Amino acid sequence: MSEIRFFTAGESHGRGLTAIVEGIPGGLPLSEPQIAADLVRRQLGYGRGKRQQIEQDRAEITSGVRHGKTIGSPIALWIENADHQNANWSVRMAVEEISEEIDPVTLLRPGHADLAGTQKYGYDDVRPILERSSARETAARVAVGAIARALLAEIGVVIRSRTISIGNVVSETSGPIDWGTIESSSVRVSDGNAEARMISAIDAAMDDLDTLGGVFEVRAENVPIGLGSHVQWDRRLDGQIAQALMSINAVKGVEIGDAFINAATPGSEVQDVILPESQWTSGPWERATNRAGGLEGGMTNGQEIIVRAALKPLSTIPRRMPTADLISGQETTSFYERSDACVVPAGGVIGEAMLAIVLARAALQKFGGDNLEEMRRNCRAYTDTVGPRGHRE
Ligand code: EPS
Repeated sequence: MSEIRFFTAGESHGRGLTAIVEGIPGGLPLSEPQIAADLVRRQLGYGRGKRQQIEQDRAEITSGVRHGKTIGSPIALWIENADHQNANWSVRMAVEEISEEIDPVTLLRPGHADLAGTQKYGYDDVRPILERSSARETAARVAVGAIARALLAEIGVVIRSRTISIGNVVSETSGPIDWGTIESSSVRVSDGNAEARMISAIDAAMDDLDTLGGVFEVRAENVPIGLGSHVQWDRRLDGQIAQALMSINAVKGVEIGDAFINAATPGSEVQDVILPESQWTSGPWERATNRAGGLEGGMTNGQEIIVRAALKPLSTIPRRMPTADLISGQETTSFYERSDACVVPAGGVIGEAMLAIVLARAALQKFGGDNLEEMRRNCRAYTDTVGPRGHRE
């Protein structure tokens, strides 16, 4: 059975990031510019720090693609960290032993991996922990996500994201979604009023040496009915999606559909009524609403997938915060090198990548196929069977 798996490697100020993706069928058109387009989107967003002016992320494909198409073998990607050449990082993050003394980081940052990581791995220096726990790693995930997105596009699935809120500023979300405006907005909203207020809120946080979190939403359109399964806990697709979104640095909450509103509403008002065939406008099995966010019983139900994630305000706070020293245990103030003030817009792009990876894996589990044509054929054959069971010949 084909199974999509991937790994990433790389430290924030090391030489670069590596990703290996296995299980992508052969015959899928894939190019470096295609992947670069998503990498650029991840680097955008109002509130990003100086690091994004240094990096111009581009993934080099070093294996698994021949003459513009995947060949079914593992795809290896390499993204260089331009910053590695600056500020002595090539010495501070050198692979080989070095003779000079480097000051260890010992001022623990609350909210980060610093404390638990140094205890768990046995270090007197936070550096080896913070370098890998950094959200720099998400560049590699977005590169992998671009491949998953390309595969899903072959069966018609489209994945997009938008910002719902930044700090306490909430965007207007009713009515049809203007994706074009969202793509050109520096905070990924179509509501101009909310955009201006979000930018002001980020400016105010920066002036105040503070950071802001928020909520982003990811949607997948045209997803076949029946991806995932109800039969075993770890095959439930809602659980897999929640895990994938929650694994994004600083994400602390995930919601599918209107989960939190639904929790406070009677069942009779929450159900997505299944419409009779006479009322279908575009295909089999339409609903009156989509409060479930496209997932029921751990499976896609043919409706749009809607998932939201809450990002905590970044824990690397420019203002010195009270903390304790790793070595002495004595009171001190936290360590600050440089960071972003707000990453909610980038979070949406990373969320797209994680949703794409989970859906591509589930699609391949359902349809199989070692080459693209086989997968597409199996998908078409299955899709033809979906509809009122009594209509089958
Ligand atoms: C990060 C801290 C910042 C971010 C980084 C994530 O890096 P630096 O310390 O070099 O300024 O910019 O994110 C990226 C480099 C990126 O490409 O997203 C952290 O501590 O998580």
